[in-house]
Amino acid sequence: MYRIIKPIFFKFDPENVHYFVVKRLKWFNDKFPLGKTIIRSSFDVHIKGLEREVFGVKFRNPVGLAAGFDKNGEYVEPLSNLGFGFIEVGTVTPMPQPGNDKPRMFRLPNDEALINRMGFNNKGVDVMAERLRLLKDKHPDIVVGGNIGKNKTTPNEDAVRDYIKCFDRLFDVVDYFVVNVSSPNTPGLRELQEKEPLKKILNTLQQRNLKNNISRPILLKIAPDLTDAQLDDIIEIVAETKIAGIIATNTTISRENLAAEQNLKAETGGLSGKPVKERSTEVIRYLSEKSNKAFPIIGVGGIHSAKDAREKLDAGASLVQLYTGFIYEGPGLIKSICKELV
Ligand code: FMN
Repeated sequence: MYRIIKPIFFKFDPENVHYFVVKRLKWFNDKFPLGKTIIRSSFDVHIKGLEREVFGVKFRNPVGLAAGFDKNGEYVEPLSNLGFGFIEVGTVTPMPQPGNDKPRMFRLPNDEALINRMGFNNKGVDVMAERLRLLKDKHPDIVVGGNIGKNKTTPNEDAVRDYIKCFDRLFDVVDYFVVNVSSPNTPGLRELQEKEPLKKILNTLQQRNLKNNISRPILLKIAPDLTDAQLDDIIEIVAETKIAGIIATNTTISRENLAAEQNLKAETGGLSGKPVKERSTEVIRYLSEKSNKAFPIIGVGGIHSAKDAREKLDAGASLVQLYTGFIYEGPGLIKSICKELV
């Protein structure tokens, strides 16, 4: 079915199609008689033996939706009904911001890839917190990750304040946090991946974690473009700050080995999908082997098939996430990965 619809979707602007589809999915799920039942019976995964507990959180299956798809936490329930074992919302910032000028998302069909320079377009953390509170009242069992970032206008010296604001506001309504310092689309953000600023952010959030009776696992999402020396620093930082794990990886700024035309390749932004698969798996393997499996890793980047997911898990990931593969292969991909994993 998706094979028939996809060529029609691919005729239109990717960002417009995205909102067209998720809005209809939500309407069908919430308003159409038996809509929820139809979605669940067509896509949801009812396979035993896929449950796992990672960093203290119970997941019904290990296939999650990566950050950036549901920036404001508006579509969590319908997306969960498609079979995802967990949904990561955001990146959210303290204040709402429009993101970069459009067009800012591009398809590279010959490479089964996307380039995006969205720039953390979102409605702000207050709106997200309220949405997730309503969701969690109704569906406490849906595992939600809160991916947090800083506003474009916040200088890096004050970035820690933005992360604290998002952390405090979302604390009661998410199951885990992701500190995003790896998006290429907020100027200067990736400089926060350096040792000192990163330790400051993570230590500050961990201290707040300890103040509460219950704590939330905090993960760090890293870029695939880090050098081995920088990955060694990351391993040290995880040990020092005692955060719960790593998400590897975000999009890449590399444009190596692409089949796309020159004008598409030249678009600035983060590249995702098949071209990032090998490097992302390499990063997972490096972190896992070098640290002696000291912390859990969520593997993301170029998963377009059950085999790709298996490779990430074999390299050392405990869970996987999809974004671009979901666009190219459709929602059936979730179940096909789960079937293979069992
Ligand atoms: N990652 C984030 O941490 N925060 C974001 O806001 C975010 N926005 C994204 C928007 C788009 C359009 C895409 C394609 C990716 C975005 N990502 C974001 C990165 C994805 O979560 C994922 O790490 C990356 O795309 C690699 O996985 P994939 O090859 O399965 O897409």
